Amino acid sequence: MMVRRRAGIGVLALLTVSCGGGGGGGDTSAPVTGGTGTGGTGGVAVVSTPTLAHCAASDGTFSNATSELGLCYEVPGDADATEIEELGGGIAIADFNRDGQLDLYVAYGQQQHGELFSFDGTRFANRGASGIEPSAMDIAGYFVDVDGDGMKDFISAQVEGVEVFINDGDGGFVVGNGVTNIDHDRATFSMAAADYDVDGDLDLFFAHWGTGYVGGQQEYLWENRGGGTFADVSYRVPVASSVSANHRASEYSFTPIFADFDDDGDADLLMANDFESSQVLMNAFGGDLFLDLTSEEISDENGMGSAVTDYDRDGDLDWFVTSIWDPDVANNGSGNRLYENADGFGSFVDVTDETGVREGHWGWGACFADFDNDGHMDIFHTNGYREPGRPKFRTDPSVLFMSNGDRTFTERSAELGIVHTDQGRGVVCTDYNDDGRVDIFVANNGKSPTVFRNDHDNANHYIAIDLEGVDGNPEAIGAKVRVTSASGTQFQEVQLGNGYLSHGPATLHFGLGRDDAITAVDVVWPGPGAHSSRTEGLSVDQRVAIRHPLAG
Ligand SMILES: [Ca+2]
Ligand SMILES: [Ca+2]
Ligand SMILES: [Ca+2]
Ligand SMILES: [Ca+2]
Repeated sequence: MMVRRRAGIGVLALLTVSCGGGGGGGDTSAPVTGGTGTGGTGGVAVVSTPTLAHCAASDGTFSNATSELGLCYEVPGDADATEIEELGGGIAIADFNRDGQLDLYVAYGQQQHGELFSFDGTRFANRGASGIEPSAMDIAGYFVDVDGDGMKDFISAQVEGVEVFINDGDGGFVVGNGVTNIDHDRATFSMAAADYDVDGDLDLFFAHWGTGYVGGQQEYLWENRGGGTFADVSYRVPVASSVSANHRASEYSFTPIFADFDDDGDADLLMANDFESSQVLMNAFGGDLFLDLTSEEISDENGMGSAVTDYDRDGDLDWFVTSIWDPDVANNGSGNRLYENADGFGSFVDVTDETGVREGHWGWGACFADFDNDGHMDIFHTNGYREPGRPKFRTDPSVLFMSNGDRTFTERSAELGIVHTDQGRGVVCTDYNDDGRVDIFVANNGKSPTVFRNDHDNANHYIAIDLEGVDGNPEAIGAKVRVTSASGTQFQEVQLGNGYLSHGPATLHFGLGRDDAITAVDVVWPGPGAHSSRTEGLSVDQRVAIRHPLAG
């Protein structure tokens, strides 16, 4: 995104963020309006406000189901938001309390911290006081099991750092910063998790946009040392610095994704970064060092959102990056990029024009998902920005690039019922109602979210797969899953933290087209030993769990 400076004094008076240094300590002035609140009041959720355009009910192949899900409510936005408050807004979806129903955290990015909801099969109910009580406004939130006890903890990403909340095993959370040793002084954006050093536990990587040290390489990569403690090993990652539009040199990372793009068994990094600083970072020497393989093909000007999958079904991971599409502006408007893994070893080439995904307005969060279950990954991404002098980005429509099955895409959002012109930021694409059709959650900056339920009625088949891993990686983040059916083999990797400010459940969803049988599901499991497994005889149109060969 483009940087603009704001007159700071008047604006800062409205900020609710902490001012006392890292980890969200220091000043904890109350939010302007109540957040999650206390005493189980349920916070600010004034449900079913039909006048909110971003949740107005609509029908189509995708229906705007926000109101009927209980997620349409007023949030006190800030007309005088600072630049960094314009960037935030994330969605995190996971079953943190293991009751079989998904939980949802919505971060607003303005004024107040986010709120926690749980799905009851019909609606998302506000959980009120849950113990996730960030002391400052948060940009995003992440469910991740930091202490390896099998229960998902929570990380709140904030303007001045992070706060960690530990799952108490009884439906709540307790403050846990001191436990983990994770402490940030920098503005923290998207997070990704993977076992980068292949020792069996999940390590963490945080993006930091626009603040801090040039080449400082601090607070990015946190190695899990066991027992829930982490150490900052960012020296292993050569994060690029860049110069912004107002000539400020810094590090501008927005969306890191761990992906083993050279298929050698360790998690590499693809980073969508602002100001021509996106990077291809190959994990070398078992995690000792990430090598910067960024070539001239990596040409996005304002990398913001990102998604990684094998879109062309050739067995390797490809990379989509959102940026700014504005043909009226030189050097700052050449749009999205799709980088295809040309050799299976991470030599990425720009195939944006031949695939047709360049024009996405002011893009943010993105996902790959097979929305019509035809066996070919589609792309959704949201967008929008309140950029002075460029009013068209205030109401630009989120885009849906449906795959034509031949490596090309056609933008079909309006035709399929997706009308979203708000300030979208984070995106999660997941089948929340478990009906075999992948749905879409969009975080709106300073507002309640938007949910598009996928109601397509085609006769295509699918299979959804949950993996049960071992040790400190119970969801087998980093596993490679290959599903073979009559029309061929499809490949997906399990990722945690796979988009701008957002993450969804670890469930993998494969569309199968008209294939009504599955030959085999082959899994290469993450962690020590490089175990693999093959599962045969699975039926289509169901959600299944596959266990690690060593799981008890
Ligand atoms: Ca590890
Ligand atoms: Ca690798
Ligand atoms: Ca590929
Ligand atoms: Ca669904």
